[in-house]
Amino acid sequence: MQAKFLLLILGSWLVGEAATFAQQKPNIVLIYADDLGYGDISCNGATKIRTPNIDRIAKEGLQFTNAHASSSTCTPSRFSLLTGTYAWRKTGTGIAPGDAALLIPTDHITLPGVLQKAGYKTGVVGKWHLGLGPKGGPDWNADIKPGPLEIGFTYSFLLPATGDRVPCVYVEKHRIVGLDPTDPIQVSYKEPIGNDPTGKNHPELLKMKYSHGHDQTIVNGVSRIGYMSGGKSARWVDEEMADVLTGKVNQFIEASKNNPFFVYFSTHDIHVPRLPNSRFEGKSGMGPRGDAILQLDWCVGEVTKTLDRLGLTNKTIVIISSDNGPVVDDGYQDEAVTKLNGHKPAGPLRGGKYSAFDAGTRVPFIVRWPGKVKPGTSDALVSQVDLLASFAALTGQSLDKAEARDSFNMIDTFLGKSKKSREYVIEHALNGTLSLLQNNWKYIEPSNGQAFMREVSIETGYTPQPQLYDLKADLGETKNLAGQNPQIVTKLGALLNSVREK
Ligand code: NG6
Ligand code: CA
Repeated sequence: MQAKFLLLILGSWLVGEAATFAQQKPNIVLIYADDLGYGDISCNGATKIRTPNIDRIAKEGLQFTNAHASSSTCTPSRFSLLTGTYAWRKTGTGIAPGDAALLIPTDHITLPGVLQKAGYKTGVVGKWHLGLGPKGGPDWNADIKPGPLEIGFTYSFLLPATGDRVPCVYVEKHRIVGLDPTDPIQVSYKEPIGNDPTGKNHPELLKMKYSHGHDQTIVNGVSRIGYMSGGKSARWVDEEMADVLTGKVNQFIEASKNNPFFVYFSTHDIHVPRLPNSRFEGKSGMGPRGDAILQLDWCVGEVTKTLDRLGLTNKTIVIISSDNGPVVDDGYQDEAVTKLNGHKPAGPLRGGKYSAFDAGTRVPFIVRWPGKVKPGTSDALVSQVDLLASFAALTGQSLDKAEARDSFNMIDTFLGKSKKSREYVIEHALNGTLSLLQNNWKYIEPSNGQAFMREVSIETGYTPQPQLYDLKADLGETKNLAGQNPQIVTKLGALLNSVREK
């Protein structure tokens, strides 16, 4: 009897908590950097570079030390973030070419869709890299859809793929910005198109040379992946990109200030090609990669200022994270290697972008909600795939089990009310290798990929034997303990398989 009574009280308290949250409907600003490593920001221990604006958010918020993107590359991480479903369940969700069709089915539950249902205005600004248009890819000269507006966003301003992939134009809602209809755009990832020079044939025209790949159509003095012709008046200027994107985010916030809003600010920084605005040129002493980190930090500062100016700071959850770990030379001769100056982009972690080692997915993750989230640090094991279910819960929505099936409600952990870890976290590497983290253990399944990616100088963590690391004692994954702990290897391997087959 007594227990039942207690349960009732507890139940109504929980409903009350959820109701308070739901009533408040905090704004959500998700600043998702590109290729920003765990060690690339000063609040995570970087000493060769200072990121005061990101540090401010960290100081006022909760800083996670064991938070993971779902993959060590962009497209699958973003697919998982927006759908609450692991990208590796669906074929064709690896790094997407710039003319890929929309990868997220329009009937799939999505993070913006959930928030839209809760009454939010939902905007995405920046790098998309999840494909656009129907099967076969979009018609760039007409309405470009389906895209973000068909999967839950009410506003979009995009780089269709990445900074280093054509087409090098912005797409606002369904249309290319500034496109002259008499100069239509054509895009091909198969063969040269039109008469534009390529980096391969005209290296003398380049202001930044490529180191590997990236030798196709030249736009703004930089050769890219893929061929494009036309659309001259619509082509972006890389050096203006951070200003353009930040301006759009601030406009969206300003226009949505009387609603709850969600904005997914998907920065181009610090992906290649790294061509920050001249304001940042030479300022880090680390070449364009360091200067791009300063530019990213500036973007964070500008958004923060807008929230302050509009009196929205206390009503807004700000999250800062990254889609995958760091890479130094990712295909351009931008002095990133020669001017690294002892900086460790991955901090104490092994590997980097593309790899199965932890630097591939363990990324900066900061949550600020003044008055609601107690400042500090959290060592809880968390994954970005859980944001969907967690924000559904925060806004008082229940999900069907089959929807967003890999997304767990971890809202209490994200908001620092609990230190509880996720039961396990799965990491996905470039060649499809999966790893599983549970408690202090990390299991990397056997695979046959190359152990070292020479061009980018990254250890992948691929080996034909299973690997097991005790991350508590050995964060740098140096001692494979699989031989000594066969039962743990079997147990984690079986858990990984059961999730894979779910
Ligand atoms: C690779 C590109 C790299 C980067 C990456 C995607 C080459 C040689 N390398 O294929 O520069 O664009 O794809 O990065 O082309 S991500 O962050 O979008 O996943
Ligand atoms: Ca990336």
